[in-house]
Amino acid sequence: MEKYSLFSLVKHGRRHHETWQRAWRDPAPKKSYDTVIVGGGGHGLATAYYLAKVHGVRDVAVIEKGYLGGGNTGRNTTIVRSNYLRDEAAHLYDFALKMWPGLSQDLNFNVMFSPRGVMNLGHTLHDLREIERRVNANRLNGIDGQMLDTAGVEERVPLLNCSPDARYPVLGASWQPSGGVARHDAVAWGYARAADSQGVDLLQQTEVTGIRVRNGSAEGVETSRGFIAARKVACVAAGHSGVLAAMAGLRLPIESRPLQALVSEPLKPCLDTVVMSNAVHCYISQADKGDLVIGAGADMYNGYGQRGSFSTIEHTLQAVCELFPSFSRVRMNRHWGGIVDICPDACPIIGQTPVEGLYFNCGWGTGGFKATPGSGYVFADTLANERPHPLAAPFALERFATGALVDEHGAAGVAH
Ligand code: FAD
Ligand code: PYC
Repeated sequence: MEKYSLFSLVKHGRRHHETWQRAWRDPAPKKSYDTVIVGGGGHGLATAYYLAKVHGVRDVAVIEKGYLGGGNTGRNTTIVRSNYLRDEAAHLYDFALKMWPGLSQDLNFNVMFSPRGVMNLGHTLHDLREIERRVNANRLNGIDGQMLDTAGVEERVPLLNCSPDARYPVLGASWQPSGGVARHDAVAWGYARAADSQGVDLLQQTEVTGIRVRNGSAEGVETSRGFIAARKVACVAAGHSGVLAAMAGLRLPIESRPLQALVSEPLKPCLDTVVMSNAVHCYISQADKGDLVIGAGADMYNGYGQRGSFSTIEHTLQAVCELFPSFSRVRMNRHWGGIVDICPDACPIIGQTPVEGLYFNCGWGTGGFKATPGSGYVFADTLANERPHPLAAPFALERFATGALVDEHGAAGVAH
């Protein structure tokens, strides 16, 4: 039997690492592309992948100022569900949800989608009426919503404090069994590798500093590596969407706010579903490696710092302790913030702008991770065919002029 000393382990490990294949190329930017996508988060990468794979548009660059998935994609709490109230939103999010089970196969990359169910707790009669209305609307749309009473909640989540003496007693919940969680980094990496293998150029550490517009048409983008011409410019920059729009002389109805999350030290398996509470306000699940993954409400001020205020996470941790008294001794390992792009109706903006050839896909706010595959798919279709995909049509920018808003504040799941 071969003996391994520490020295040989390190040597073999190093050699193995040196022979690893790069997951994607690191190309020099070309002078021009058919389409440039600004933003290398999940939505931008998914858009590039479906443009190439479904529509054969391969002359595409994804331009990312940092590293792929380093924005909200790699900072979110990974909750996936489709239990939205309005038909327009429910159809879009459910289209996305139905893509998750096949995504690892499609990308040949394990995105660790785990449909472990999502529970939204009700603590007052008003909560319950609102939840019941949403469950009924979901069922009319073919979405697997169910109502649970307190006993049903307690049976599924034994650690939850379901005592009638709790400050906000659990009176019931909605339950979507097909919802769950996925591995956020893997989603970015999977789409990146798959897009690269279709010929898409992924340009990291490349910041878009301007959008060149002439006679009302976009001609390309100024970047930290020079001008890149493009027939179409597609901005998928989440919290920086307003900044990019301003480069083209546009103003979007978007506020950029910090949203924070935390992970605890690893625990033995103790929570096998996702629990969300709007009233007490926290959302929590357990990652496969044992950490509790906990999310807060959006901070109350606008900002571009990827961090938030301590009072917000303090409030969230109070809520966790109130709902799960046994977690009160768990130590938190890390916390961070992302910059979310919130629209007045808590719904995205997908489609063309008044500048010819300039498109935006943004405004997903606190809830866009779950939509990543569907968002990329419908936006690629919109770009390739130069008309809105039917599922994207209700989310055009014009709705803020016509007043046809799709109010999803109730289903957004996060206070803001
Ligand atoms: P991002 O991943 O943010 O990608 C945008 C990219 O654009 C960034 O990488 C950025 O660097 C780049 N960029 C910006 N400006 C420029 C420029 N000038 N030039 C080049 N590149 C630029 N959603 C859910 O569905 N479920 C959840 O549980 C959930 N939890 C969340 C928890 C937190 C703490 C946060 C912050 C968000 C959460 N979300 C959740 C929301 C979700 O993360 C986002 O809606 C989604 O990830 C947005 O993806 P994206 O690809 O559009 O944006
Ligand atoms: O949209 O489900 C969601 C969500 C949970 C946490 C943040 N967003």
